[in-house]
Amino acid sequence: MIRSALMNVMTAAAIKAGRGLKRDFGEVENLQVSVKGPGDFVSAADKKSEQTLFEELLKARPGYGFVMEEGGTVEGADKSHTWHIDPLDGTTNFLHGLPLFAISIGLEREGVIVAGVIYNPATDDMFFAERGQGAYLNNHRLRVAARRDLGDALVSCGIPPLGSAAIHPRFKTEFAATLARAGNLRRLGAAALDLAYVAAGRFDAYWERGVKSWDVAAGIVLVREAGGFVSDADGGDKALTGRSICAGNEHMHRHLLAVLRDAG
Ligand code: LIP
Repeated sequence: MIRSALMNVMTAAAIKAGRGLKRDFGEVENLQVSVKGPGDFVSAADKKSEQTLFEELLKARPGYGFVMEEGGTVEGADKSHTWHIDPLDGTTNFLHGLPLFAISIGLEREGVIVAGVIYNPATDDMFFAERGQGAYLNNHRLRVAARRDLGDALVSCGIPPLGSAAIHPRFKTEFAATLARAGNLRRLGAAALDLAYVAAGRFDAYWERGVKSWDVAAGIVLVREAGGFVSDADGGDKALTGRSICAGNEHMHRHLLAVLRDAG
């Protein structure tokens, strides 16, 4: 299939950074037995991936700004374009040798996410979408699941880690409310893949609080281009910057928002 020049730039950068992550992921398994564990090794892998992405995207689009998980914000001369980059989403999964992690690159144009790439080097799954051009997994067109009843739904969520104990009470309330209404729940540990799986119809819905723009930017355009709906977890229009997200097809998005609202 013919991809746009922009999509070729984004997927090429993801593949180049993914080569390093794939190699490092193979090493992580061997480091589990070391007392210190692979923490420092994974942190170095994360930073190497981000450096590769930064260099490739800066070369291809020199004026664009950057918001990156490790390197922070880099202002660009072109104030209308900003990359939102997570060089290794699902870091904890990667550290424990779970092949559920991804490179996530979202492009924001004047406040709207117009293109996204989510690449899992362990499975070679390339999810991508451009506004108005549809959403794809490799060369397969994506559509969100068609189920309408929450009782039939497989819903993904984000369980706050120990370091986010402040939001544990709210999560427990929302989890209990969803558990009482949804068919079943899952927790992947990588927000970008959660959103990619909603776009692919694998999950019927997903919500999480505490996410950052780099976790969700690419997934927002993927879900919307696959016919789904995305908002912040309170139903507002701050999915990118509001530190929470809720996604699904029209029915599931509405039903899940109602459950979260009533749980609040
Ligand atoms: C992760 C998210 C995940 C969330 C984790 C973490 P990271 O991003 O993708 O959904 O629950 O706490 O924020 O840190 O692996 O890039």
